[in-house]
Amino acid sequence: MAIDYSEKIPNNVNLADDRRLQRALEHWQPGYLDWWNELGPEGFQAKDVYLRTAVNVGADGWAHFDHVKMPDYRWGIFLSEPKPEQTIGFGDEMGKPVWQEVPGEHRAALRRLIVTQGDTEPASVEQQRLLGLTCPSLYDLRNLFQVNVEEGRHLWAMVYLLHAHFGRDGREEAEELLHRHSGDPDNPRILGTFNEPIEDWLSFFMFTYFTDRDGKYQLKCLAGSAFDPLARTCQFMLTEEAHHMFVGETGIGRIVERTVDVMKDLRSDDPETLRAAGVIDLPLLQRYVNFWFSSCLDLFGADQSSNAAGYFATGVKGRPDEAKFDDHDCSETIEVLEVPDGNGGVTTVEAPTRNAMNEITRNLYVGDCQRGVDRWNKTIQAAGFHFQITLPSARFRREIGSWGGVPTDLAGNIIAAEAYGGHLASSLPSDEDRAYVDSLMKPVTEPGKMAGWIAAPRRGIHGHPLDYEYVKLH
Ligand code: BYC
Repeated sequence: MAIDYSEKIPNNVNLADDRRLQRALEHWQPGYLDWWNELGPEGFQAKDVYLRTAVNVGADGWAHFDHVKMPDYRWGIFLSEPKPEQTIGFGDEMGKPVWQEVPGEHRAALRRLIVTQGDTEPASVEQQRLLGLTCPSLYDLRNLFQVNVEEGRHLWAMVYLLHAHFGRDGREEAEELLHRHSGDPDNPRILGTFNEPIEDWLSFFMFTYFTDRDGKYQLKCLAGSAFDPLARTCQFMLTEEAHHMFVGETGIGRIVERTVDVMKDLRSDDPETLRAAGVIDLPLLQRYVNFWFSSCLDLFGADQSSNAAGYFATGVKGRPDEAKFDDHDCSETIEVLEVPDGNGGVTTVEAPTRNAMNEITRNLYVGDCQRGVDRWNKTIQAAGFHFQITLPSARFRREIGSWGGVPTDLAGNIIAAEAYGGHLASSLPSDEDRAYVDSLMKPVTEPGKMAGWIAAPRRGIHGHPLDYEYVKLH
């Protein structure tokens, strides 16, 4: 399944054999480029950036690295290799052949999922468009742009599915994906988190750690879909997605490392002292964790969801790494969920497992989030400090599901409505925190140099040294 780069739209789906589809996508392409130039990264479109481009979908050597101007990036359509005689892996249709076309009865559900997935990709590019202007290093600037161009490619991936399999509705949805905008009061992006502004690099690293990880889990759920083109599209997207979470985890890790170095030097954990020294104090970092983690938990949907039950029953959307579960039917089992009892207490309810799929996926996500937190805490401990970064309870600050709108503290205890405002104010980034972080956001663009609030990464990109010119600014 080599990728044809002589085509206007690089692809491994034999686009040249389907002239109608090819024309439709070529018709969409200029609108995409207009969108990229208008709402993509601000200020660097004419610069050469050291980017990786997908050139193969196999496990080895799938990417090519070179300097390229972002508008010239070869955004293409790549599906992972088909598996012969692939069958549906879960739900009522388990064991039957996967679908190469969309069955009429599942059209609405699949369209909705693909549009929701597609909507997040350009949203994130829009959210991050000004960050390049305040990069902490050329290494980070390049990573930001790598993430951005790949989110652009993920939009292409969903647009291909819409054009290839959903006829006129699909073409209309593809247009809409360029017309909704992050934070637009009249025409916002579909999911809440994707309308939150990302104006500083601490937020960017939080987003790539927590929000891209939702992407990983949702893509894993769709990577087992009975609709084979969707499954194979998502399988390949996951290959690219791993780097985005690497950027988040190492970004926060490097901030922690720099802060504890300064804490050691100054023998102090006093936020004021640390701020005077120009680093990000750990309680502030914790408040950013509280904000982004709680926001991202809502992206998994309600804990009891008939939508999710329907997706599982029909084979449209499964659980992450579905093959690792023992029971792929789940029609005979229940999950016990903790929910508010409506009188300030907590009770349990039994939900059919199929209805609790969102909660199952969310719990796996929480476990995965914890792993990076443990690594950051090791850095703090190794430096001799007792501070521990913690994930708030999954009940905290929720807007969707049983805990939506229920006032709780960070530990998940229900608290009085009157106390909630104060608790939120002390748990989330304050205006002062944001202003401080903002004051640190000064661009550092000399090769090899780092801003004072973040440690250097362990190594450069693709074997290059840290002082390599990852973005050529001159
Ligand atoms: N905000 O039955 P429920 C990524 C709505 S990130 C607003 O629980 P369901 C990326 C819901 O639509 C991954 N509304 O919903 C990361 C429903 O509305 P209706 C993106 C919400 O369908 C970084 C109602 O509430 N991919 O790739 O089970 C950078 C009841 O909810 C929200 C996907 O999300 C919300 N947070 O679950 C770049 C995968 N949550 O029908 C990219 C595709 C729920 O009553 N999407 N609602 O009008 C899905 O699988 C599902 O749509 C959801 C929701 C998991 C999001």
